Amino acid sequence: KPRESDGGATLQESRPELKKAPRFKVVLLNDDYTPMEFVVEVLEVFFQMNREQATHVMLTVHTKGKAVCGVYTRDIAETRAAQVNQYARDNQHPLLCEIEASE
Ligand code: NFA
Repeated sequence: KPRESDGGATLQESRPELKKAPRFKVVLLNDDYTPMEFVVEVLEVFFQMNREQATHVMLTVHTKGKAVCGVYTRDIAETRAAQVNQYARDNQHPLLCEIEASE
């Protein structure tokens, strides 16, 4: 079955082609100042991670420079990243999230 849209010209098309919504990664970036405990709290509150998962992701960001916190549709990824960045600013921490196209 062809995967690419061709305006309906493909005769072998057997099922309607349902386009999957593009996905976006929410990536958390390391910095030298945000307390580790604050990052763990952010991951628990905004990404529904338990303490163990949140600690693991936090340490990955700390040692590797960045890590993916989750993969979502564009609207949800943008909202999550904006919420994290605002919460960090509100608490005077330089912590930053960005989004990145996935797949
Ligand atoms: N690198 C920060 C520190 O040593 C901790 C941190 C981890 C910051 C993950 C941002 C993201 N306090």
